[in-house]
Amino acid sequence: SARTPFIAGNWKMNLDHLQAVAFVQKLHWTLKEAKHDAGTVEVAVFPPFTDLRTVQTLIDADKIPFGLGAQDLSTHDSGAYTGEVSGQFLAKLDARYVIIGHSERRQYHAETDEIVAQKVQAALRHGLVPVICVGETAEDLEKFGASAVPVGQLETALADVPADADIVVAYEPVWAIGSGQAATPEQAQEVCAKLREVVGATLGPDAAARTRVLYGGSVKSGNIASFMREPDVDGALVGGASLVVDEFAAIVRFQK
Ligand code: G2H
Repeated sequence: SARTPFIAGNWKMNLDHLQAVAFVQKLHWTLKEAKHDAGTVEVAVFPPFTDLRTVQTLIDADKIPFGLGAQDLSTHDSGAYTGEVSGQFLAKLDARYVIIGHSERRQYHAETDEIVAQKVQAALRHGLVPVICVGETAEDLEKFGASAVPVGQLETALADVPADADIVVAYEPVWAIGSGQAATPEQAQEVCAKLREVVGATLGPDAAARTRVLYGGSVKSGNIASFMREPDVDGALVGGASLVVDEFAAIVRFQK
């Protein structure tokens, strides 16, 4: 397809700003040594907020071809919201992406589909590309099958999004996250195809053709190729395996 594969490392609450520098440098050198062509697979890292400035400075100074993203943002742009981080601050740090609606935010911070939709709007207001996460729990899977819940989540998230918006969608079945129990490539393909249909129905056919849909949930170097062979899986959102340089580099260098 015409879509550039996208491998995103969601560090979650791991690596302080000093560890982040060492990690990004080592990853850069590992990929450089392996002669990885940055034009064929896009790489992005999503460090904690406290690392963003340091990582951005390093990427800029050493011309490291990694995208930078945050793991969350506020629905608001500024004001009396103690502890929140505005999308305008992220944009000023040259963050390009922001993860929105990760299941850990939905689960531990009570983020509803409506809050997720507001965060998508906040990201777009500041020129950030939202990486919109959707996925069903084990209970949802049993009750409704795999796609009903993620499809509903994405429909709400995209309700007021303009047709030309740059977005990324990530399908992360909650039962596959950090469990070591990844979805099968067939399961991932089935839901990613349905999510692409939602993008088509809400934003139109051009958006459906252009938007990258990622799979996330226990992606490793040993299973990445099988996901990437599926026509509607354009990349991966990687958690645990994004914290190990050789493992993440091997995921970036997947061979179909
Ligand atoms: C899913 C994923 C990254 P992991 O949360 O967002 O994490 O690869 O550890 O399952």
